[in-house]
Parts: sequence; C-alpha cells; structure tokens
Amino acid sequence: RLQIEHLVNTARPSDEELHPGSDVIQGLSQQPKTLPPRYFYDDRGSQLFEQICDLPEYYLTRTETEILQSCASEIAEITGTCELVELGSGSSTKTRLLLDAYQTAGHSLCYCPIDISAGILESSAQSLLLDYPALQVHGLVGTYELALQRLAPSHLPTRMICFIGSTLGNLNPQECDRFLEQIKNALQPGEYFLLGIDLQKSKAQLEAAYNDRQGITAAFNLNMLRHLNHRFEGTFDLTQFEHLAFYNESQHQIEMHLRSVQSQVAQLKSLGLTVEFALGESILSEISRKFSLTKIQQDLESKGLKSRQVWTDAKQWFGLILCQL
Ligand code: AVJ
Repeated sequence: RLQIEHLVNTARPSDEELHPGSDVIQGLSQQPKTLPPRYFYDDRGSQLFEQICDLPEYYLTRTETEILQSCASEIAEITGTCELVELGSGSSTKTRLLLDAYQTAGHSLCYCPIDISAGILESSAQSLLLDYPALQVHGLVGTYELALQRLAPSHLPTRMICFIGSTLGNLNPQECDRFLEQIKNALQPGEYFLLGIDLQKSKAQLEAAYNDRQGITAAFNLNMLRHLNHRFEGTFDLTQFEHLAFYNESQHQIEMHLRSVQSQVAQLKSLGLTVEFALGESILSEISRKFSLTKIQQDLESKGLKSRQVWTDAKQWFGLILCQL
C-alpha cells in the first residue's frame, strides 16, 4: 500500500539539480542577501518547525486545525471520493482530519504526499498506514514544480490538491502567480484545490508569533546556517548572527532575517564561496505573506480556480478556500 518515488528531472535538469547550491550562491551574492526558505528543513529544522507549531504565540497551526475540524466533513461531502495530493505534507498531522472525514463518509482513501524531505515523508507515511488500514499512499520526494508535472492520472473520480499551512506565504507575488498557474495546469476541469492562508491582522499579534519567548523560532532561523555549514562545508559562526523578525506593513509580510552582529567573513568551501558581512548586515531568510481573502480569491479566479466555499475562524485569523477548476 506504500510507494515512494524520488523525483529527478533527467530529461531537463534544472540549474539546481546540475549544480546543487547554486541558489545559495545566487542568494548570498545578491544585495540585500537572501536565502531560500527550503534550507530551513533539514531533519533538525523539520523538528524545530514541529515545535513552533505547538508554541502558544504561533496561532497559525492551532487555528487552521480548528477550522479543519469543523469543515472536513463538508469538504468530503462536496468533493466525494477523491485522491488527496498534498504539497509540503511534512508530518501530515492536519491531513489526518481530512482522511478521517473521507473514511467516515465511506470513501476509498488514496493519498499522495509531496515533500522535499525524504525522512519526514517516509516516517509520516508509515504511521498513516498503521492508522488507516484502507489507505493507499503514493509519496513523491522533490520540489512542488516537478511533482505537479509528474502527477500520475488519478484512478479515482476526482482529485484535490491541498496546500495548507500558509506555505503559499513564502512565495513573493510573482512566484505566487507562477505557482497558481502550475496548479491550474496540474488539474483537470472539475478538480479541486484546497488552500490554507494566514490572514492580515495586527502587527503586535504577528510579531509575537515570530518572536516566541522560548526562542524556538530564533533557533529555527539560525539552524539554516548550521544546515548550510553541514551541507556545503561552511564556516558560519552561529554565535555571530542573531534572529530578527518584523512585520513589513506596506508589503503585508513578516520578514525573517539573520543579522550579523559584527563585520565578518564566512565561507562555503564546497561551493567555493566567500561571503563578507558588514556589522548589522542581514540575510533575508524568509518572507511570510499575510493575505486578504478577497484579493487571493480574485487571484485564484484569474487562473480559473473558482471558490466553492470559504471557511475562517471566529477571529478571522486564518482562511481555508476550496476552489474548483
Ligand atoms: C511554514 C511558511 C507557513 O511562515 O509561518 C514559522 C514558517 N517561519 N515560523 C510561516 C515559519 C517561522 C511558516 N510556514
């Protein structure tokens, strides 16, 4: 009942596949310096992210879970029997609420988790098989872009691509537009897209969520440098960088930075890269955009993805949109 495929693009390898780390070189050679958020998620980073989800200040996971608890059966009713494809499935914890709803409604269960990290994909797939005796799992290890091109035709009547947890917020508007285009191209007419997004709210609430008192978010941010040290023979001194997160109100996005507390030089030896930092200079390690429901619905609509149903929590902090092509 389990099949896991590692995706590699042999026909048309991307720059990143031919030269691992080229995105790191590119980001660190830019002004201001940036790094792609996917480098957060080595095994330790995925663990730290799971801890973030349980933090009192980090309302996102709790709020989305609460929404899913109340709307999962409605989703199952709207779509009927369908194949669930999930982008960035991670531990698949929230997805269990959907699987439960489909199981209760008596639908056959087919789940296709997609994640960049093979470790977390494998362990969560194993535990799902134990808990759902009728479940078929077809996992894909790789980037969203490749996975969306490679989805096998579904043998179930329909399909729903799930992109929950507000991961869409990591994409800038241009990347977001490209991504929604790829979603549209991966779906057949009548198929579904379930999107979970964090909504705009006060600067104080948002900044608390990314500056938790236990310092887990700071550790998560700094872990990116530890990961790069490990992966590319790096010399980043983690004691000489600090975590910085603030809400950029005009862009409606949280920005996380790694700020150099002194002027220093770091190397990534296997990439042949030397990077100089001025005192106070920072690397932008993540943007986390906060959305307006009506604006994102318009963007979805412009790709032919029509809203079938929208759910939020009582405070309107988080939104879940079920679209149909
Ligand atoms: C997984 C991208 C939704 O933006 O809130 C959590 C990642 N970064 N704390 C987010 C994150 C810092 C998270 N996403």
